[in-house]
Amino acid sequence: MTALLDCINKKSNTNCIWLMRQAGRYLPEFRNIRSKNTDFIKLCLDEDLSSEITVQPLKRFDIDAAIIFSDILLVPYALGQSVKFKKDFGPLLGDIDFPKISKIGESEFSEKLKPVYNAIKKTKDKVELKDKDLIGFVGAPWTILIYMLNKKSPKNEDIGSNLKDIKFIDDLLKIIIKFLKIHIENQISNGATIIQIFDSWVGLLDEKDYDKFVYRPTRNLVNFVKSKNIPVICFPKGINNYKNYVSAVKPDVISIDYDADPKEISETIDVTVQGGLNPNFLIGSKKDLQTNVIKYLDAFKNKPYIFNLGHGVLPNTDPSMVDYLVKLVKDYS
Ligand code: 1CP
Repeated sequence: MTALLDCINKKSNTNCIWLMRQAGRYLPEFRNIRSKNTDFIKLCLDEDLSSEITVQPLKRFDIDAAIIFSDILLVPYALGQSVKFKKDFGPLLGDIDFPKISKIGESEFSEKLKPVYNAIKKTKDKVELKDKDLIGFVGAPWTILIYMLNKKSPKNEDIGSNLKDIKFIDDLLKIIIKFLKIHIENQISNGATIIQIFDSWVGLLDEKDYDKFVYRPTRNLVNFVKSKNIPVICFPKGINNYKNYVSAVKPDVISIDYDADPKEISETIDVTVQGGLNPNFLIGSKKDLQTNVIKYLDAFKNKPYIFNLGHGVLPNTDPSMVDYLVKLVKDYS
C-alpha cells in the first residue's frame, strides 16, 4: 500500500506529508518551464511538461504524494467557456453560452481534457512515483460555479447578484456536477489513487446556503468517488464549522484551513484530518515554523493525520524552508 493511503487507513508509523501547490512558482525549475510557456492552459494540456512539473517536488523533497499539475478551471474550459490567466491578475473567463454548454457530450469533454489523463498515466510510470500516491483533483461544484458566473476571482466580491436567476443556477449546477464526475472518473481510470475536492470559496457563502451549494453537491461527488473505492479528501476553505461539514458530506479525509484550531478539530472530528499550517510560516523564521509544525503534530499525535498546509505554498517561499518542514515532520516522534 502507498504511503498516504497507509495514513488514511491508520496503518502508518511515520508521519505523511504532501503540500498543496507543491509544484508551482516557488520552484525555479517550474519558473523555468513557465517562462517558456506563457499560455497557462496550454501548459496544463501539455502532457509531457505537466507530468514533468508534477514530479519536480518529488525530486527535491521526501514527500508522500504527487498531485497532478493541472487546474480546477480546466473544467469550465472543457465546457466551452474561455479561460485565460492574466499576469498579476489571475483567471479571466468568457461569457457562458448556456445552449452550447447544455449540449456538450461526455466524449467531447473528455477529448478536450485527454492530455490531463495522459499526463496522469505517464506520471504513474515514473520512478519518482514508486510507492507514492498520485492525487487527482477537481474544484467543488460551488467553487466552479462561482468562477463560471463571476468570470474572475471572486476574491473580495459581492457575489449576491450572480446568484439571482434560480432556474439558471440550478441547471448550471447540474451540468457542473455531471462533468465533474466524468473528470473524476477519467482521472481514476488513468491512475489517480486519491481524489481531492477543492472548495476554495465556501467562505463567501452564508451558512443558510451551505446545504444547497456546498453540502448536497459535494456529497454527491463524495459518494461517486467512494463508489470507485478511492479515498476522497475535501477542503472546504473558510467553512464556519468543520464538524457539521464532515457530518453532511462524509469525506474520508477533511483538509482544514489555517483558521481552524487544531486542538478543537482533533477533539471533535472523527475522520482523518489533513493540513492546517499557515503557509506564511514557510516565509518566516525556522524557529516559528518549528513551533507551529509541532503544534499540529502534537494536536494530532494519536489520530490519523496527513501533514499539509492550510492553503497552497506561496510563490515567494524558499524551497529550502519546504525541505526543512518535510524533515521536521518526518523526524517527529
Ligand atoms: O504560474 C502561474 O501563474 C500559475 C499559477 C498556478 C498554478 C501553479 C495556477 C493558476 N494554477 C496552478 C496549479 C494548480 N491549481 C494545482 C496544481 C497542483 C499543485 O497543487 O501543485 C492545483 C491543485 C490547483 C487548484 C486550484 N486552481 C484552486 C484550488 C486551490 C486553491 O488555491 O484554493 C484554485 C482556486 C485554482 C484557480 C487558480 N488557478 C491559478 C490561480 C492563480 C488560481 C486562483 C485564482 C484566484 O485567486 O481566484
